[in-house]
Amino acid sequence: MKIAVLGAGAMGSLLGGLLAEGGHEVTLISTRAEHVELINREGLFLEDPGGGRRVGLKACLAAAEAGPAELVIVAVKAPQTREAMAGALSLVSQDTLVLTLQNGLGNVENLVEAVGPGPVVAGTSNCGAHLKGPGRVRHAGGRGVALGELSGLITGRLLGLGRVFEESGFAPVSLSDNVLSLLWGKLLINVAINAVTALARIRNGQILDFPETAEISRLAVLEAVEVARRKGIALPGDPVGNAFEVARETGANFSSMLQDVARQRPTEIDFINGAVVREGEALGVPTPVNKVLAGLVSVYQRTCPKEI
Ligand code: KPL
Repeated sequence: MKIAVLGAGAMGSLLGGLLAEGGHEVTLISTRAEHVELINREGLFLEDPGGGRRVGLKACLAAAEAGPAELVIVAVKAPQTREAMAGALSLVSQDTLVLTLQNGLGNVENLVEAVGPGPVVAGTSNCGAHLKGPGRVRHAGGRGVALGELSGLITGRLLGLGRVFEESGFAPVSLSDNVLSLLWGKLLINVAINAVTALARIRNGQILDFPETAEISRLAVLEAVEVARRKGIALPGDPVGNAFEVARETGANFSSMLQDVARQRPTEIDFINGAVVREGEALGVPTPVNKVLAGLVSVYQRTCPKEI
């Protein structure tokens, strides 16, 4: 399958590399010239706890160079979705699927605005990834993907998309008939982990080592659960336990938000804890813990010293 990955940060590079290893014709679209140049010259260096290997795939700086794809995976950070997709319409033809595997709320709406609702499919992934430098990505654990149509139908194209991931070694691959539950389920994990790890400058697993961070995470998740409940969104049985389980599973990983603040890049805070605050305000549900986390990260992303 001809696949374009829009955004070749840690997650986009990892997804592209794994799908290329699965035999697909993958092009990464990135704004980082050095990353693009190295990948085209030497391949993507993909490392995991078992070692490292080079994966052959293409990369380019402009979507126009790639031509239309059968599948576009949107992997830019949430604040860039609207602009990135608007500049990449040449990737989309009549039969293209546009899949968001991004964190946070609002990505589907931004993609629908750019390409209409027809091509858009949403999903989540539990892959942990870390961009080690130009042309180098580390797979820090997790290989699961969950996918859903906005309509909630299990369509032929959704089944086909599931097979693409399955045959490339992703597991478990699940299909959902309730995309809002899927996205909110992942949101709760990011609410628990991302801002707390970015502010305390700790790895995901360390949240559980300190009673203070564990308690802040727990309270932030419970606020988001109440907002979801008021919106009528079904959630997993034990949201706090579930989020803590992911923190354990990705224990050695630096969350994407910690990676962002440490590189002085804008974070996804407005699409994660900030989104919970906005949704809570609209419904009259108090979200003080998320408000504090969102406010602190909003400032910290501009002031944090570089490097982790
Ligand atoms: O999605 C993630 C992120 O860092 O953005 C988790 C699941 C927390 C893994 O690090």
